[in-house]
Amino acid sequence: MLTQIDISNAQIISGGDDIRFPKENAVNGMINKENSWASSQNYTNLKSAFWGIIFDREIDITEIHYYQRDSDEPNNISKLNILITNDGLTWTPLRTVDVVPNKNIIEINTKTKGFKLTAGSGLSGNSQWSIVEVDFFTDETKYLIRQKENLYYIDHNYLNLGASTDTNKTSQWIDNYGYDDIEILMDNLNYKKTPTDKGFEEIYKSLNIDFKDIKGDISLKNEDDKRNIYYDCEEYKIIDKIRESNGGLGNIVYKKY
Ligand SMILES: [Ca+2]
Repeated sequence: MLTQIDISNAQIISGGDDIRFPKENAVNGMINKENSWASSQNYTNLKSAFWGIIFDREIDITEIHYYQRDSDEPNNISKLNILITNDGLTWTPLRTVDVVPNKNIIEINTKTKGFKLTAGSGLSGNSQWSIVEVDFFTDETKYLIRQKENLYYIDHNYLNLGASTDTNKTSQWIDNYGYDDIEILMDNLNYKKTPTDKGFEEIYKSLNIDFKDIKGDISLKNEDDKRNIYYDCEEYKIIDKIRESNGGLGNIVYKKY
C-alpha cells in the first residue's frame, strides 16, 4: 500500500529568474491552475528554473504524482528532468521522463533526501513552465522489536532503546531508529552499528556499547543527518540475541509510511 509522504518538515526550494507563483503552491494539496508554481515566461530564464523539495531524512520513494495543466491550456512540458540528492546540496540526474497534461504517475523506486525538477522540453519560446501539484509516495515500513516493555533497535545491532508504552514516543523512536528490512533478523552480520544522539551543545553520546565486542576497526560515520559508530565484531545473528532475552518472547513493532 502506498502512503503519501508527510512533507510538513520538508524544505521547498525553487530558483531561476522571475518565478511567478509561490513555490509552496506545488505542494499545497490543491490541484488547479490557480494553485500552481510557475517559472518565468521567458525561455532563457525557464531553462535555469527549478522546483525542488528536501525531506528531513532519506526516504525510499516509490512514486511521484506530477500534475500539469489541462491539455487545452499552455504551460505544460513534455519532458521532465528529475534530480536527486543525498545531502540536500549536490544534485545528481536520476532520469528524464515523458509527461502529459493533467496527472502523471512517475515510478521512482529510489532512496533519496530530495528531488529537484527542471523542464526538459515541450515549451515554446514564450511559455512559462507550470507545476500544478506534485505528491510523493512510499511503501516504506520501519521496524523495531519489543521485549517486555522495552523497544530494541535492529539496524545491524540489537540495542535496548528503553521502555516505551507511550504511542507518540514509540512512533518517534520508529522514525529515528526503525530499520526498513525485517529479514535482517536472520542475516549473518560481522559488524555492529550504534547510533549516537546529540545532547548538550555539540556533545554526542552513543547508546551502550559492549567494548568486549569490538574485534577490529571502529569508526564514526555521518549518515542521513545522523552519526553512527561502526565496529567489526564476531559473526552474529540478531535473532539469537532476541532468543537470549525474555525466553525468546517479544513483538515486532512497525510503522507504515
Ligand atoms: Ca497546487
